[in-house]
Amino acid sequence: CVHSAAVYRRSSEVVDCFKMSLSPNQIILEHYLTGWRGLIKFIDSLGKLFGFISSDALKKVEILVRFRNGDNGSEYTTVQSMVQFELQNELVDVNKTGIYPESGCRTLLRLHRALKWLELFLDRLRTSTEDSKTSVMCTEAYNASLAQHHPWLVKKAALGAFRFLPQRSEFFKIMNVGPPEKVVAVLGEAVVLISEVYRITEELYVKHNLLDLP
Ligand code: 1PZ
Repeated sequence: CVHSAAVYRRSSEVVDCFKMSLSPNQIILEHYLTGWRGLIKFIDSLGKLFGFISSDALKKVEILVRFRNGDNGSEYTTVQSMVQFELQNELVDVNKTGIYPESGCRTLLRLHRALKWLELFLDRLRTSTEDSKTSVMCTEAYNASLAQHHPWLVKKAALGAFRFLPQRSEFFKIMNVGPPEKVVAVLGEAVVLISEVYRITEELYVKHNLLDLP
C-alpha cells in the first residue's frame, strides 16, 4: 500500500492498506499503521479544527513505529506477535499506569477503539441520503463507540468539532474515488475490511484480557 506520500490521495488506497494488513487471521502492523497514516492525512485535509484528533492518532502511530524500528522490532511484525512479546516480557501496565505507560498493547488499543467508530461512521455514510448530515452520523457513531472511553473534556471537544465537518457531498469529494456510486462501493468495501480487522484484534484482546488497559 502506498500511503507514505505526504498528502492525502484516495480513500481506496487507505482501504488497500487495511486489506493488506489481513494475513488472514493475523494483523500485519506495517500495513495497519500505513492505513492509519492515510486516515490521519484524510483528517488533516478536513482542516485545522480537527488537528487535535489527528495529532493524537499520529502520536500513537509513531509510538508503534518506534517499537518496530527498535531493538525488538522483529517482535512487532503482527499485532499477535506484539501482544505475545510484550505480555511474556511483562512490558505492559495491566491494572494501572506504571513503568510502561506507552506499551504497544495499550497504544494499539486506542487505535482499535477508534476503528469501531470508523466502522460505524462509514456504514452510516454509505447508507445515507443526499440530505443526511455528516455531523449527526459522526456524533451517533461516536456516542455508540469511542465516547464511552473518553473523559468529558475530550467528549466535549470531539462533539464540538463534529459540527464543523464538511457536508456529505464535500466529504465524498475529499475521498477522491469518483462519482457518488463509486464512493458508496468503496465505503462498502471499507466497512467489511475494517470490521474484519476490528474483529480479529478484538478476539485477541479478549483472549488476553486486555480490553481495559490503562
Ligand atoms: C472525520 C472526523 C474525525 C472524527 C474522529 C472521531 C473520533 C474523535 C476522537 C477525539 C479524541 C481526540 C483527542 C485524544 C484523545 C485521547 O485521550 C484518546 C485516548 O488516548 P490516551 O489519552 O489514553 O492516550 N485517544 C483516542 O481515543 C484515539 C483517537 C483517534 C481518533 C482517530 C479517528 C480516525 C479518523 C478517521 C478519519 C475518517
